[in-house]
Amino acid sequence: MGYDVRNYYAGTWTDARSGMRFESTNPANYHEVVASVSLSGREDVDLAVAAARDAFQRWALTPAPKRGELLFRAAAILTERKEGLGRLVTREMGKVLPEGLGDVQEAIDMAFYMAGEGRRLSGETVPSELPDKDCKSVREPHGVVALVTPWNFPTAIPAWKLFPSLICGNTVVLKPSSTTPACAAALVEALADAGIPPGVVNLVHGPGGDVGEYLAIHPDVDAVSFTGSCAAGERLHSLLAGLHRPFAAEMGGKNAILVMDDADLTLALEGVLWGAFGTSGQRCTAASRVIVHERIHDRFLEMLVNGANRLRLGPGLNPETDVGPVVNRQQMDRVLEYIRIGVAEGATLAAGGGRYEQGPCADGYFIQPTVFSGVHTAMRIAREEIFGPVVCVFRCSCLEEGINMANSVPFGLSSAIYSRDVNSTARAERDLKSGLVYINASTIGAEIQLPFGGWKSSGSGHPEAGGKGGALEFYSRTKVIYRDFSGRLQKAQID
Ligand code: UN1
Repeated sequence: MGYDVRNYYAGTWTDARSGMRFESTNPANYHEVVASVSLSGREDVDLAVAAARDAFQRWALTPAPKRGELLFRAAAILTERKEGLGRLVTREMGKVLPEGLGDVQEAIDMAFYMAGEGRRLSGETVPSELPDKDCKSVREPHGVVALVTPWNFPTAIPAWKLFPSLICGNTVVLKPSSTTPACAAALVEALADAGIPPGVVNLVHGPGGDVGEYLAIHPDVDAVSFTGSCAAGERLHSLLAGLHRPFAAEMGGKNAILVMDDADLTLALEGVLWGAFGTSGQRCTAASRVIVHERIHDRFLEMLVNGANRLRLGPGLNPETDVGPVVNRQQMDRVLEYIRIGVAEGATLAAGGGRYEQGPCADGYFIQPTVFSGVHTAMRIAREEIFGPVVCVFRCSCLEEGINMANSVPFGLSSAIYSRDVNSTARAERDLKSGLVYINASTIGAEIQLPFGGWKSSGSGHPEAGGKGGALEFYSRTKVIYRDFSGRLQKAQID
């Protein structure tokens, strides 16, 4: 028996109205049930949204530093529970334990950061063009915010959305991926234990296609934040058209690493292996393309193939494991299908290429770290997000060609360059068309104190996380206040 995971609204853990349940299982061993979960329907969403609406006014009027104190408490509780939560992330999602702990650490970082924002949340004060008049802007919450989150960062991504929403004074309904419901519930439990008032945070479990969509278009929801696949994001976008509510979407990536002929190849290799096969390639920032200068192409490819073949597949709780499973059968089938597509398109399978079922991997969804070489930019495997442990290697003849190849896909989340030449890295920094650019580091591992957001098809242009232009912009709206204390009619632009 796994965890008993229920919905949470109005401060109470509650079974779904239907009384029905579903299970989450361990991707490293699908016989192991991690949680039995309430299967919600529309009436559960109605109840959660109503609870959030009831709580809104009071929460919005609670001074932001006081809201921050509750978030500080939640951050401290998450810190105390980090080890257990990290293990839960590994069991339910599959990533190796150091990454499970990192997932939780990212949630903790976000909680502390946003808690501190409770004492900033600044607007502007500027001079008026008229005497005896002042002008300022303030931030106000939207109201009830719907948060729809994926399974690949099952505590970090809900935290990216929950903490800024809450510090801005919104109340929320979270609909986490039905693949990782226990992780989301543990995060909400930390908030509840920190003393967040009833109704401020609400949680419903169920499939995105039904429960998530119904929540997003619910008439009493004021803003929607989504992270997930492009297909789901685009569908939500079309459903929301005409509803005039702010919609933030973080979607796919097809991130490239450029390896120039003057790079430290050992360092570049580590970065490519980490970016391509960390989290089994299931990050939207994963390195799925490596564009290598022709002068070192063959040497680097050989290093990469050897490196990929050396990685040890296994359950994420096993300390020897380098690469865990992919999250479920559907993802496994999808990734294996892309590998077949790559072969059919004429790319060369240089490493991996299949499911792995040896020893402790027999009952899990394991895919060998896979390297394709001889990939051309027009191939599907070169353009579409695979979201698994598959990396495509390309050849370029110079920096400019490499940058053009990196920019040639519809996505623009993250990119990286390995080079020792300061001019090359400066050009790449300027010319790569993506929301994140890494110099002599892999495409993954963004920190929470700067915005995180994709360009082009990777996102709606509302970055997550901290810093100028980050999440606080989305989770609050600006009100401008002009106060005239002259006691007479003054006409801007005219007097
Ligand atoms: C994601 O890939 O969905 O930058 C999020 C990173 C992590 C977050 C990734 N901090 O790789």
